[in-house]
Amino acid sequence: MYEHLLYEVADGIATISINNPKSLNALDPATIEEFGACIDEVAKDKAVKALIVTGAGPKSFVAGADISKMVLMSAEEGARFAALADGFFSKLEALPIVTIAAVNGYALGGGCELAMACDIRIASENAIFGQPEVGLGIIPGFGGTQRLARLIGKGRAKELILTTDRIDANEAYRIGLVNKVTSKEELIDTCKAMIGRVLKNGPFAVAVAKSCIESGMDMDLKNGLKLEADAFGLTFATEEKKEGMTAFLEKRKANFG
Ligand code: DAK
Repeated sequence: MYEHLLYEVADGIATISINNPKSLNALDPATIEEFGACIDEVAKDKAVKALIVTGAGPKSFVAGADISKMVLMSAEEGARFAALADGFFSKLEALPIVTIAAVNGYALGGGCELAMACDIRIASENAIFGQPEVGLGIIPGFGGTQRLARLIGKGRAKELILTTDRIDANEAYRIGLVNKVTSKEELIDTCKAMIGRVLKNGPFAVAVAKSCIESGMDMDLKNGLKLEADAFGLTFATEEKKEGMTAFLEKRKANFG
């Protein structure tokens, strides 16, 4: 049981909903700590094949870090808070299963950063994205200066971070910050439909492809291609590869179990 999260698993899909209704789901240290524990629970549960991260309630995904808690933190406490959160966001990113942020409202500061630590972002039409940190006299500290630039390019990342402009879901889609925009009502079903298209594929191949993309982004092309070649070889040793290719030749759907 969690105090700041709702957690459920249904049909192999885990859903974590950040649930701090009084602060539009702002992230305080206790919530981040629970989030880390919940990611561990997801990682351990072999029945979980995919993860959706969303915000409870109708209006907000996550409205950033909790300003009422941060205002009291010293520089030392701030650094500890950052290390705590960075570890958990990186753990989320490193999960071998597909993760989707269902962005159902405000995704500001740490909220936008949380969405960026997921593999894929699907937003409802009311979603609002932004990195307001420099307006508070700090900088994005949950990976925003790094992941945003990698996702949408340096120029656009600088524009969003330095101006603190908020953008809506359609603009986020236009610049590649989100993969899809849906109505509020269809958000979770759209996430589940995309998950379904991932889960029909070989789970080991999906995990290896995801890991190659993640690790390769931090390498030069030559080393990235070497990483890919090694990982490619690994997939040739699996039952999955045998089943996937045999199924094609037998003109049937692959059954990856
Ligand atoms: N923290 C605490 N409370 C918040 C909050 C937040 N981030 N966002 C909203 N709330 C609270 C409001 O104070 C209000 O509380 P009451 O007055 O009812 O007690 C309640 O939620 C409802 O909010 P509003 O009345 O403001 O609702 P509106 O619809 O009018 O506006 C809004 C919604 C999301 C546009 C607005 O609430 C807003 O601008 N919120 C703040 C957004 C923001 O600046 N977020 C923080 C970004 S900074 C770190 C690493 C990373 C970070 C920090 C540290 N380390 C390295 C240590 C990350 C920082 C951030 O995320």
